[in-house]
Amino acid sequence: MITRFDKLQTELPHPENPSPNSAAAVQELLGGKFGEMSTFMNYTFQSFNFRGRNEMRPFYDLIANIAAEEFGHIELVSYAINLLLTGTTERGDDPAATPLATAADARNTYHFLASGQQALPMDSQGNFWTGANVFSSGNLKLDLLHNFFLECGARASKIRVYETVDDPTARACVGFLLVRGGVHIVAYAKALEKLSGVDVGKLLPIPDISNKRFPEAAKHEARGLHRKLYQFSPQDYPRAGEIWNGPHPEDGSSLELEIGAPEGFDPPDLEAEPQLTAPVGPDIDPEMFQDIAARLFPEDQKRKKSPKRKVRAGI
Ligand code: MN3
Repeated sequence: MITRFDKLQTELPHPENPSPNSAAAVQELLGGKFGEMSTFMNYTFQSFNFRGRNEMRPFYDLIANIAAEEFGHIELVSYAINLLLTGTTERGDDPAATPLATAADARNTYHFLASGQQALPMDSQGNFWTGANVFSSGNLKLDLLHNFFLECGARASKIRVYETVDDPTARACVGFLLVRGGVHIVAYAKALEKLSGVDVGKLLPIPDISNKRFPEAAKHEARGLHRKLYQFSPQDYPRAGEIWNGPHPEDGSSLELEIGAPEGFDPPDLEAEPQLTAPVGPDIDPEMFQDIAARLFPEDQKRKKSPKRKVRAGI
């Protein structure tokens, strides 16, 4: 079972320059082959499918905890995309004013034509995410090797998006994810080392550039976020700490398992976009709703007139 908090794992500023094309680039980190939907669903299925759990419990606990964290990464990237799309069209409810003109030149027209200026489960080219991105072989060493490769590929995508988009919203998101993805790379390297004795950490970093070169990542590393693995439960999945321990392979700092989810930050409120008929608040005409209800449910209206009518909960 999963419990949910109405928080984001890091704080996202409102954009300086909302841009549909920046939002399209960030989509790669959501629904790309190496995006957060892929990491989330890979570890989720691997944890559901895990056989021999009692003998291999620390590995099961590690994968399960990381899967839970990835849910929050999907949420975070979605908010970054939504913020970058907010206000990118002409606000108003006059369709004759061509309020969606921006969409004609946007790289991803689905953001406007198939949704309400929203994040979608697709990559930067508009290809929908697919379950074919999930690898769950049943062989633990192979799955861990895959996860290590997946996280390194994800890191390459993050760096490229960072190099493409300079908006502070996108960079705050990418900087944070570089640090947390870095934790998952080290976690899978440690797990492989535990299984095989091979010092996989010697390969790092992949790609060959330190997180410390990215200011939005370096600030999180300065407060030790690259050393922490979260146990996303007050009591379950504790044996991940049997893998997540010892020195960090890049800077030698000591790794620690933190019990419970991170505190998080309030998610930003997304303003209404009336040109897309987004909800615009409690300005409701009760007579209009009664009129619509009378036409949709004439039988109900007849019963309403009867004094013997029993009270019904809702329509
Ligand atoms: Mn992630």
